[in-house]
Amino acid sequence: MAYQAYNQPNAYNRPNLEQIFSSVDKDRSGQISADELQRALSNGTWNPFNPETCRLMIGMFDSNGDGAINFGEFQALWQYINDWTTCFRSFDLDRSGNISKSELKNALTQFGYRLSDGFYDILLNKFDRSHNNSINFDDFIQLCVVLQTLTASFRDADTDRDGVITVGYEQFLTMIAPMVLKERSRRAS
Ligand SMILES: [Ca+2]
Ligand SMILES: [Ca+2]
Ligand SMILES: [Ca+2]
Repeated sequence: MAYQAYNQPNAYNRPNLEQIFSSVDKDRSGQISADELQRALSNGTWNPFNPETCRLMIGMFDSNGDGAINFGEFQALWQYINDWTTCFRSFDLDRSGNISKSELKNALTQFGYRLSDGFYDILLNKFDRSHNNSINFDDFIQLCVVLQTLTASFRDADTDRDGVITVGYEQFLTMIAPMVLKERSRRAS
């Protein structure tokens, strides 16, 4: 059982993860919903974790498409969140707990993006939900995932790699759909 496994010292942290999973699964349904994930995560402020970031992450790790995260899916999701935590801390050079414009420039440049100063202002304006001219952890994940997804769609369309694409209206909607469509209605379980 989980409790016994927890006492075994070298079991790849898996028992620990089971404990985390059950503490996040407040209603004991065996699945983690977007609400449960949101309540479990902290962005370093007293404000709730960005619900859009939760929705994006659940969409990424909900392999069986039932709209929630089971334990198997949770292992990958938890690793992903931990990786973002490490990444966020490494780019928060002044240890303020959030990412300033210059820290964001440094981060995205290291990720391989080449963006103008004006575009960083747009990003900051769009993703700074707390309106303190910097990006919190949850908003940082959202920003990076949105940028990554849109960049991937752009690259797919930019077949001749000249950095310019011509898109029709429906193709454009298809490209941005993953960013704007709400969580699929949950299938009856
Ligand atoms: Ca649950
Ligand atoms: Ca699932
Ligand atoms: Ca900072």
